[in-house]
Amino acid sequence: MTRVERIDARRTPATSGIVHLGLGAFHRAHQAVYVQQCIDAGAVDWGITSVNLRGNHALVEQLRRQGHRYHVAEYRDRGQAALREISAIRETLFTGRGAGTGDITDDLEVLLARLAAPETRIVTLTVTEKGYCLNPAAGTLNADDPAVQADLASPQAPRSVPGLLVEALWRRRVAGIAPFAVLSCDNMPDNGRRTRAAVIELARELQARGAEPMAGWIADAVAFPSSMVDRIVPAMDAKAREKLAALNRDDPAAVICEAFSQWVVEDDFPLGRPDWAPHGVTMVADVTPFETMKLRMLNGSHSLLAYVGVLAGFTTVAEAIREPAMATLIGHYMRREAAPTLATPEGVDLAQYEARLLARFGNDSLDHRLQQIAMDGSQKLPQRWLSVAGCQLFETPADTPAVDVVAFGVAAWIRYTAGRDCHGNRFTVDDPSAARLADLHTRHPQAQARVDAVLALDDIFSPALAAHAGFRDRVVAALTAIEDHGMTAALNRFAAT
Ligand code: NAI
Ligand code: CS2
Repeated sequence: MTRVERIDARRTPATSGIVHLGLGAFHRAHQAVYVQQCIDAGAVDWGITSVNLRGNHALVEQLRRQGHRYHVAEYRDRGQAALREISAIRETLFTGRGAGTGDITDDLEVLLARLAAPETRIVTLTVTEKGYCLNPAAGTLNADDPAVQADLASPQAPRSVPGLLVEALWRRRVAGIAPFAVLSCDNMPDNGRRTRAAVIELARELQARGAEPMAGWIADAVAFPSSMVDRIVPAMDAKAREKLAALNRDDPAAVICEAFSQWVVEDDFPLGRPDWAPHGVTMVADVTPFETMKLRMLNGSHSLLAYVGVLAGFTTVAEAIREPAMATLIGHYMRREAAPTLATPEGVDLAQYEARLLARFGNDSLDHRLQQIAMDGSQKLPQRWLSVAGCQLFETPADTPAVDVVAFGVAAWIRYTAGRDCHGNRFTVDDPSAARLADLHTRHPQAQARVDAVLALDDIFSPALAAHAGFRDRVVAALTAIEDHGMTAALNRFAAT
């Protein structure tokens, strides 16, 4: 029996001070909750216009049907939940696939008008790593991305995130309206600086094709604060809906998440911002140490659980972390490999941070599916594991750099991208690089050649890491063990060392 505390929304916003791109589960359970608390405290001009640029038109329609009110169920792991009502979203828009056909309206012009409106003071983003159209290893614009190519051809009808921001900033400049601040809330290193790079590089490409000179102005005038976001918000599925039904709440737009929530934000908002700090947001001058710690410790462990766990036959994070060999692997990864590479943020005790992460992973009120975390590995590995290996091997070289677990993880990821587990069960590899990885599996059946071919993908692996014989040999040994003996045996043997 779950004990439920109900928290009603006390006020509704009067205008949208924020336009959010990426109306997914995380936005509804994280940013919208903090903004709701500000609105409840009287800041009614900080409502949100929330937009899906691709996919999930159904959610936009659903939120419209329910007057944009929905619930967030926050679960502690011992049968306790808080059910929050959210009214922070004032409006939803859709510009994705199928928009402009049949009964799906393309809201692109409405979106551009909202972005150019003086009341819009902040644009926030949760569009996943691939939404930024960047080369994941270098953080530079991927000009070959089809969305970038399309925007270079028709910049006034942009579909990519950088393209939209360039066009909206241009419209503001022409109208004499000061630029909004752009706040990335995705799990990327230096997410503000990377967003800035994507936008400025696209503006430069456009200039080279005869567009107005925008890049220099954006570089001088637009703020791109970075932020670290943290709250585990699994995708809603049938099981999650059953849980919600047990709370007597019939809300198709609701989300379920853990009780824990953290947001660390660089304080650079020239047109103002909600007063987030009293509601638990940490405002800082430099978010880097928080971001690096979270990406390497939490997200790095998550990705290990995902690739190793799926191949070992587990479905959820809570199930996988209960397996002693898996817990040992994660412990070795955090303590021996990730933690020594970190500049610990002020006020943080890394041992406590690790203990808390393990408790959060074990929260069995959430069915956090490993396959959800496994998605888009080619976009995630550089900041989660490869930066750890890079530091261990090249930046603060110890006598014995610790990269065994990262190498084991890379081997598990390579094996995972074959799209079948160790028992031959097939699954879909959801990753922008899925096709080229599948091709490498076909062309290189032999483990050593396959590892070399994968490590040569220089948008994911740095040339220095790919050329490091010790690292490469560890990956080959791990992949061979996984393929010869199965993941469970390989994991047990590995965890015993
Ligand atoms: P979701 O699948 O519910 O939503 C993904 C959103 O990204 C959708 O709005 C989708 O339309 C948009 N999107 C995907 N590809 C895009 C592209 N190429 N261009 C433009 N928009 C694109 O996922 P969820 O849970 O909301 O997570 C989104 C992101 O939030 C994650 O990738 C991560 O960076 C961040 N995040 C998520 C957490 C979680 O536990 N779910 C926790 C911390 C951060
Ligand atoms: C996860 C994260 O899906 C993933 O890759 O590692 O989204 C994770 O749930 C969050 O970062 C927690 O804050």
